[in-house]
Amino acid sequence: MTTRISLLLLGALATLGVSAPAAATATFTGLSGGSCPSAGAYTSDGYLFTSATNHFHVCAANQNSNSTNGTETLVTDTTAFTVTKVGGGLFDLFSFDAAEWSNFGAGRTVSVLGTYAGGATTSASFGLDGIMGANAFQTFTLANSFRNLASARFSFSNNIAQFDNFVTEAAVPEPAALALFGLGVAGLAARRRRKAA
Ligand SMILES: [Ca+2]
Ligand SMILES: [Ca+2]
Repeated sequence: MTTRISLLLLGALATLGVSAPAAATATFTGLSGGSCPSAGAYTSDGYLFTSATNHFHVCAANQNSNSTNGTETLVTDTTAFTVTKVGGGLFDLFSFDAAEWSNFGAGRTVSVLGTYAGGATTSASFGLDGIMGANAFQTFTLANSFRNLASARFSFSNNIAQFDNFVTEAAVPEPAALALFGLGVAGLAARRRRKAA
């Protein structure tokens, strides 16, 4: 009986999608179109990247003469851009890759401003290392405060930077809702045990 109840619980959780949150990475694959087109916005892997101006590019690896990670990357020569989920909704931001486009040296920073649904914000800054070429990209990891965001705004010192591999994960149900669900299943199990006795 206990085994059956456990299987029931696992099945119910799987149905709710609790056991396997949908992780996603925005890679900009397939967006270069054979050149570095300039646009105001790009959609990659369920996320919308919006430029403050019309100077936003996705470039193939062989078009990034200064820095490359061997794939298509987002190149921006505007001052900031914003990330939101396509169709709206909250999202988590775990990490992203960034690199210099031109050899402006070390000491440049990338700042990230996360905005929650209620309008409150969280922020972080990361330093670019000044290394160009095949090892140009660094992976920057965001703190737990960058979860359940409505949007994230990226800005940077100096005017050209490259980005790639924004790692996100869909928001999971609230712990309180899960606890209530667990209590319900436990109650069902207890009732079954009483019937069986
Ligand atoms: Ca890529
Ligand atoms: Ca670098």
